[in-house]
Amino acid sequence: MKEPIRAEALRLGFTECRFTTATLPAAARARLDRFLAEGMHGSMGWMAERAAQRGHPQSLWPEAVSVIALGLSYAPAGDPLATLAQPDRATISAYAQGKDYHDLVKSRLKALARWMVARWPDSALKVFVDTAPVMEKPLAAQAGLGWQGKHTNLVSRRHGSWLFLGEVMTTLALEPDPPERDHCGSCRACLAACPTDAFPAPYRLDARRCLSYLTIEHKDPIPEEFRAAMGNRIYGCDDCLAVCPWNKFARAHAEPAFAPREALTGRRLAEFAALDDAGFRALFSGSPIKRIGRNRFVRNVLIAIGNSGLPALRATAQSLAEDSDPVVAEAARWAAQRLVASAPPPPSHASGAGPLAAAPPTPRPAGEGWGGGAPAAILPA
Ligand code: B12
Ligand code: SF4
Ligand code: SF4
Repeated sequence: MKEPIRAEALRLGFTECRFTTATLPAAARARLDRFLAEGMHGSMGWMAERAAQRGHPQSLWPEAVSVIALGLSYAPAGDPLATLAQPDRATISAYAQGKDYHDLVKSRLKALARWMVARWPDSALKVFVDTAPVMEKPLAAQAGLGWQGKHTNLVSRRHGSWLFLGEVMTTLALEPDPPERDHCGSCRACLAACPTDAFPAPYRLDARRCLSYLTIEHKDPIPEEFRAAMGNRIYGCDDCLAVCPWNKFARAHAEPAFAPREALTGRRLAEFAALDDAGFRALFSGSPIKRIGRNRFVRNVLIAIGNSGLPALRATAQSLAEDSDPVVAEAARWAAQRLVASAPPPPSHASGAGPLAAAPPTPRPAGEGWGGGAPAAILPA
């Protein structure tokens, strides 16, 4: 039964397809409980609300017997951290540069489900990607798609850090595949690369410190302590993923839907900051970025402008200082003030810097980027 399903999944365009039971070990549930009890989910209240289902697939769907774990590669062709060294540009996470993966993965999951129902009409099934209360990484690890690395995401020996995950749960009894063992060894590259020190320990992430959470999920002003570390990351963050040495085996994806949109990669921060609601919706139609809305997006762009060290962008920041959204307006004032502080010193015959010149932003040597560590040269275990 498994081989025809796997063959169909690959034919539909999935990169990996493996099988496991619709159960999770008590350890995975206990770790989820600890993560929630320590408040590491921040404002993602939806994680706690359905924690019982998240930690136990059969509480979500009691009839589920097996899980078909699917992976779809989005391995980028170039270095996803390259734009970190270009302060007038934006760095957008690799996963968000093309079309929304939720739509593509879901349509393929549904196609696989339709194919299975036609073949086994007495079975029932449900499909999931990302948003359902399902712990996708431990399920994928259990199915042997890879292992949960120290950065907590699933790492594959063949596709590195770059797999999107999705599942078909079914009432069919399918022989489980063996799990993959942990191949992190003594490597700590991802932990060292994190610009905000978001890992309290290997395999544990404090989402409240993670730039992916702060730029995408967090609605309020970005806490001051993380603003400088954001650099020009305006949507998501790839630093811990990108430095993983296992990426060297990943072949760039050939998925047209994930091709970076030129409209995004070529834009300057100033152009993004000028977007109004209608312009934002038009530009990000079909993109995962659309979900955060214009205000949160422009808030992020303004933090990047404040970090740019480019006095020429000060007028852009100032033009939003009275924005009708208070979070945007606050970020604009912060950025404008920071750029005053970073203006070049006056010529030596002038009387000296004004009071705002007292605290320049952290200087960034050309080409260094914001906190992205160099990929580790040696391969872990
Ligand atoms: C909430 C969430 C987030 C949150 C929290 C992330 C997190 N690590 O929990 C935020 C907003 C920060 C986030 C960020 C990102 N996310 Co996200 N996110 C999710 C979501 C919805 C739930 C994850 C979850 O359950 N977290 C709760 C924690 C407790 O679970 P966990 O991470 O599995 O924790 C395990 C470890 O801590 C481990 N553990 C603890 N101690 C120890 C000790 C040992 C020895 C071991 C082995 C394990 C271990 O046990 C826990 C349980 O298994 C999933 C989709 C889903 N429904 O699963 C996507 C998902 C995890 N995200 C995804 C992606 C792509 C990202 C980003 C890369 C996006 C980006 N570029 O900005 C970043 C990566 C940041 C990172 N380093 O994790 C993908 C990951 C794909 C993959 N290959 O793993 C998923 C699976 C979505 C998808 N369908 O593809 N995400
Ligand atoms: S995504 Fe970025 S901020 Fe979040 S844990 Fe990884 S490196 Fe740190
Ligand atoms: S960077 Fe190193 S420690 Fe982190 S997930 Fe990859 S192999 Fe594991």
